[in-house]
Amino acid sequence: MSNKLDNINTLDDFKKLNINELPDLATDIREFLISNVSKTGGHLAPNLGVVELTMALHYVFDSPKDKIIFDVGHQCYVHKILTGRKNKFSTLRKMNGISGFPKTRESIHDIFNTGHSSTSISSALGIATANKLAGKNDYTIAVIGDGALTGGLAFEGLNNAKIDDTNLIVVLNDNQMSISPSVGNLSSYLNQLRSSSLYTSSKQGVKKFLGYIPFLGKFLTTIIENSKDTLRHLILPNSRMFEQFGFTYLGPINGHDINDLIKILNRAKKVKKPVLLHVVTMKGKGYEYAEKNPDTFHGVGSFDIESGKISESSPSYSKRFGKELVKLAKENKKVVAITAAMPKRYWSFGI
Ligand SMILES: Cc1ncc(C[n+]2csc(CCOP(=O)(O)OP(=O)(O)O)c2C)c(N)n1
Repeated sequence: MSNKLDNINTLDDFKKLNINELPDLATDIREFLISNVSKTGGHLAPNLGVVELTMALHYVFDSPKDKIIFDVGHQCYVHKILTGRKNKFSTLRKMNGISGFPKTRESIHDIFNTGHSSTSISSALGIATANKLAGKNDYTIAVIGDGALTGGLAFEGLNNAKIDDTNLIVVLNDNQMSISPSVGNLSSYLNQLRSSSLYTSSKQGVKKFLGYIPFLGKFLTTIIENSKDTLRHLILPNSRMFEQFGFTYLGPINGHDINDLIKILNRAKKVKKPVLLHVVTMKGKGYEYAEKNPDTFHGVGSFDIESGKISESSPSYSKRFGKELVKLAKENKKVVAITAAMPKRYWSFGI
């Protein structure tokens, strides 16, 4: 069986593909990720979740003229594969090898050195504003997870983004997971938005019904199309939060349907103000063990592909830190710990 990824060495190679070739390439990229990360270790589950999304972004936008910033940056592997670094993946996270995060020194397609979470919206806003001042129409895209969106700095970006004529697109990669499952008010809010598939299906249902009515049906369908925002607010009043921050909210959309992603990104391009595109993905998509245990396979050492068994490694910093903290907490009831979205990493040792 031919492997489409074999022929993709540069972004140009990728962009020459026909849209109907993309789903097969997505399958090949997943196989490549699983095979490589099983040997080198790395952030597997986050990358498996953004295969179609990253492909769609590079298909629709023109990097590095348009700038794609990955929040935290641990989900940049597909971006690295598509931007000429496929053949370096055996060196991932090794001395003198490619980094597991975007690095400006590594590629002109890596825009911002990340690692610290929640910085993408502010940095993208800075670039988009500079573009606007320079009279450029280039796009700036921040890809941020629902986990990273809970970090305070993300709200600094949202707080300042109310600028018209700015080609800023925030893609919210909502997989309902941080490292551990997402918690808190924002998570509940996104839950409500996600359940708006009810909105999509009811709108489609109404359109289908109207389609059966001669003449008048077509007219009414057009009205519904044009009033989609009004309809959305009637059915989903909560989708207003991002809009009150000055964004046009698009979504929620299935982040594994590459055709729909391409369509909606092209639509986002036409909006003359900041856009928040809500994309729903599955962390670990395509590798059964990572789908079942996205937390364990968030960042993982080498593992056996068939059994999903992870190799024994020396205890990580998080593991040592967690153990010590649990010990202290057992001795002193006044010890209270707060974690940035990763309780299992720290607390699963000894309690
Ligand atoms: C300031 C800071 N706090 C905590 C972390 C640890 N951390 C790494 S990834 C991540 C969140 C991951 O969740 P999400 O953004 O939803 O991405 P996903 O992995 O689910 O795709 C966190 C909190 C960090 N990198 N930086």
